[in-house]
Formats: sequence, structure tokens, C-alpha cells
Amino acid sequence: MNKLLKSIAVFTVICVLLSCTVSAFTDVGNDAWYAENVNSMTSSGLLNGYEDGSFRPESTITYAEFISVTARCVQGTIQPSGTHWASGYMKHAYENGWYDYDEIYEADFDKPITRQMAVKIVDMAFKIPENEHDNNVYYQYMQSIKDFDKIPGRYGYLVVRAYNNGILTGDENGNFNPFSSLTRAEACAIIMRAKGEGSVPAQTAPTVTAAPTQPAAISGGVSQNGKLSVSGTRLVNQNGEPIILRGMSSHGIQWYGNFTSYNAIKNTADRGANLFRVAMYTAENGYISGKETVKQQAYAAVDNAVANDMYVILDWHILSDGDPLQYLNEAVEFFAEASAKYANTPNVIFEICNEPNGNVTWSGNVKPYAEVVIPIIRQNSDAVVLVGSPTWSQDIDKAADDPLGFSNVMYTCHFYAGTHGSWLRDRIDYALSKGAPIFVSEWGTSAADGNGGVFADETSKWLDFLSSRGISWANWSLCDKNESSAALSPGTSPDAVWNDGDLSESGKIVFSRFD
Ligand code: IDC
Repeated sequence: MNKLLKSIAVFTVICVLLSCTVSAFTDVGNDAWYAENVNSMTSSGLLNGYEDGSFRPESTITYAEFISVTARCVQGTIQPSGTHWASGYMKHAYENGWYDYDEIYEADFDKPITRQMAVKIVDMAFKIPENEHDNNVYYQYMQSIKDFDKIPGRYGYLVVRAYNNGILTGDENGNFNPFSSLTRAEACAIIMRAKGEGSVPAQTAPTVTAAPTQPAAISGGVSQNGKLSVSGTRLVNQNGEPIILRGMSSHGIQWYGNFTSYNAIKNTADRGANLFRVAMYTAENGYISGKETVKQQAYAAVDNAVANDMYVILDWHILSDGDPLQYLNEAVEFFAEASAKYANTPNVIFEICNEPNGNVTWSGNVKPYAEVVIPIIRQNSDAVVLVGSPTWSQDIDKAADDPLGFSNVMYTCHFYAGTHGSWLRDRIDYALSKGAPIFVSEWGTSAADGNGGVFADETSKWLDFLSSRGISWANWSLCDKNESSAALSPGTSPDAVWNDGDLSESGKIVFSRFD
């Protein structure tokens, strides 16, 4: 009997001792991986448990809940400014650029937040340091996150940044699951880690091959040819020898950013391309509305081309915004930063206005625009600059008649084989005869709307003509969209090695003409 009482007493003492360290919630075990994060979140009043003493760690968390907790961490309590209880927090988040207008609608406030949005919110709110632009880092995560190719382009680099800062790890299969929901326990952990206070589970380093620190030299690439310049009407390499660049343009990176990955670009290099063009739309949900996100995507794409030893065009893709002067200030800001960032990267070529169109003229709009933007670039870099012309970069004759006074400038001529024929080739000859260097920074095998065709015979006439004149080109576009100008069949994975079956009718023609 004595023995039994003794054991009970010992047992009670142990229980009391244990209860000091046990979680405040009935359903959060002390040894749960999230216990520490949940306890610190709840003890600082950032997130509450339920009246019944539970925390419900496995329940999903909504947009409103996740964003209000995050906002409370960085900003404190914010009163509602509308009918929804979290409207004040949501407004704060929106106004501070934590999400864009097309990412969360009011009707979604009480729906489970997706993992990709949670990553974006904490990234913006806690200003997570950038370090994914080290090619090696980006490449590693691209390889180790199994479903990386499912992550929409606008979130890819944010996810890399979150992993790289220990904010997140994948599921047991190595997937990120961009569209899945988040549990309350996971939310606590993510927010606490982003805040710099969370416990981080032990991670095993990803077992992947690192991106080559020295890019593999490709034929006709930067390691062979170095810095480019313009001599007469020709593009020349570091030794002054004529060089021709051929490759693919991306589609709009805000839509098909996944085809600007290291592997996607490598797939074109392996087929002989030495050029990649990064089409950064200004309008149409591009740079103007999504500045930071779209810019980082563009830089990541440039870096992936550089890691492949390619020359790369950074394209300010005006289209529905036909007058380049419309976003002159934004262009100045962008090119000032980009030219400084890539001042010592011989790969980079700047294209300052894709296709002026509408009620614009060379002398009244495009030339004055170029005369502001080019000197901004020249403060940092004497890289080759490509300049468009009115009528979707077909008025090269106007530019040739009234050229810009800067060196290392070329004029772009854009054609679509189903729409533009010999008259435009004649115009190229006219421009060349006047001493204007021409670069075909965008062309398609289709009609001008990106569809129709493929116009194989016209394409072949055009490409023979360009070769005979030594003119460089980039083809529209490297993506799997269901339109005839797209080089890949719908459903092609950006990162798998492409076989001929993955190439569309257009892609088969274009990929056979890189060299
Ligand atoms: C097209 C794309 C198409 C997209 C459209 C609008 O192929 O999927 O819906 O833009 O954004 C250009 C432009 C280029 C166009 C292309 C085909 O530079 O952005 O892409 N084109 O219409 N100039 C002439 C043709």
C-alpha cells in the first residue's frame, strides 16, 4: 500500500512539473513540431485559441486571418474600415503592396489562403532579404522543389526566397503545393520564422547538382565573343568580328515566366541558340502594375540566360501602351537601375521600346523618348541598345532618315511571316543603305496576331534574307500557349529536356535555324 501511495505521489509531482512546460492548448502537444511557434504567437496575443481551450492546429487559415495576424505583427491593431472585420488589415496590406488587385478579392477574404499567397504576404510584410538571384541558389531550389514548374512565374522567386531564408520547407514528397491551403499551425510557423523568431525544423540540404559557377561555354556565346558593339551596320564581337545572334524571345513573363527558367533557356542553347529575349510587358499586368514582382522575374530570367552563356535582351515591352512617352518616368527609373545592375555583364542588351504604335511618330515620340533613356543607360553602361519605331517597329526607314546620335545603337525591325512580306525586306535594305544597323528582335512564323499559319515558305524567305544580311533575330515566342507562334506544344514542361515531339510546328522550323 505504501509503495502504491509513493508511486502515485511521484507520478503527481512529475505531472505538475510537466504541466509547466506543456502547451496552453488541449490539442497542441508539447512535442508537436509547431508547439513553440504556436505558443509564442498566442502568448503575445497575435493569434488566439478557441474558447473550448483548443487551438485547432490542423484547421485551415483564411486570407483575412493570415493577413490580419501578419499585419498585427508589423503594424499593431488596425480598426475595420469597411464591413468585414478584417477590412482595416486588408486595406493596409493592399496599400503596402503585399498583394495586387487581381490576387485577392473581397469575396475571398474568408476563403483559405493559398500557400503561394502566404509566401508573398510574409515576404512583403517582413521584407525578406533577397538572395535568390545568386544563380546557384535559384538553380538549386528550382531543382529541389519537385513541383517548381507548377508555381506561377510571379511567385517562383518569392518561394525560392522563402525556402532560402528557412521560412518554409516542402512537404514530405518535396513539393511546395502552390495552390493548397495552409493550416493554422503552419501559418504560425511561417509568420514566426519570417519575423525572425520562429524555430526552424532541421533540414536536410537539397541533394542537387549546382548550377555551373562558370557557365558552360556555348558555341557563339559570351565566353567566346565577349562584349558586343556596333560597327557600321554590323554587330561585332570583342575582336571587332561580325557576329549574328539567334534565339528565342520569351512570351510575356507575367504569363509565361516559367519558360524563362535555367533549364528552359538551356534547352534552346542546346539546340544552337546564343540569344534569349526577356519580354517584360509594361501594360497588360506587366511592370507598371506589378513593378517589384515583374522586375524581379525579369532579372531572374536575365540571370538564367547569363548562366547559359547567352546574350540576353532585356525588353521594355510596350504594346497596348503605344506611345513610349506614356511611361517615360518609369522607363527612366527602370533602365537606371537595370543598367547599373548589369554594368559589368557583357551578355546584356537593352531594348528600350518594343513596338511603338497608334498615333505616334519617330520624330515626335520615339526619338525624343530614346534621347532621354539612352543617356540614362550610358551613365552606367555602353551596352548595345535596341530602339523600336512606329507601326510596331516597321518604320525603320523613318529612323534611318533621322538617326539617333549615339554609338552602339541598332534599330529593331519586327515582322510576322504571314503578314509582312518583301516590302518590309526592301525597307531593311533601304535602312542599311543609309547606314542604319538593323536587329530583328522579334518575329513570328504566324500572322501578326500571333496566330494563323504556320507560314513556312515565307518564314524561309525571311530567314534566308536575314542570313544574307548578317542580321540577328529572336523568335516569338518560347512558351506552350495554344497559338501558332508558340514554339512548344501545349503542356510541354519548361524544365524537362525537350524532344522533337515537344516542339510545335513553328518550333520545329525555328529551332532548326539557330545555326
Ligand atoms: C501577343 C501574344 C498573345 C497575347 C498578345 C497580347 O502572342 O498571346 O495575347 O500578344 O499581349 C507583337 C507583340 C507581341 C504579340 C505578338 C503577336 O510584340 O507582344 O504577342 N506581336 O501578336 N507584335 C507583333 C505581333
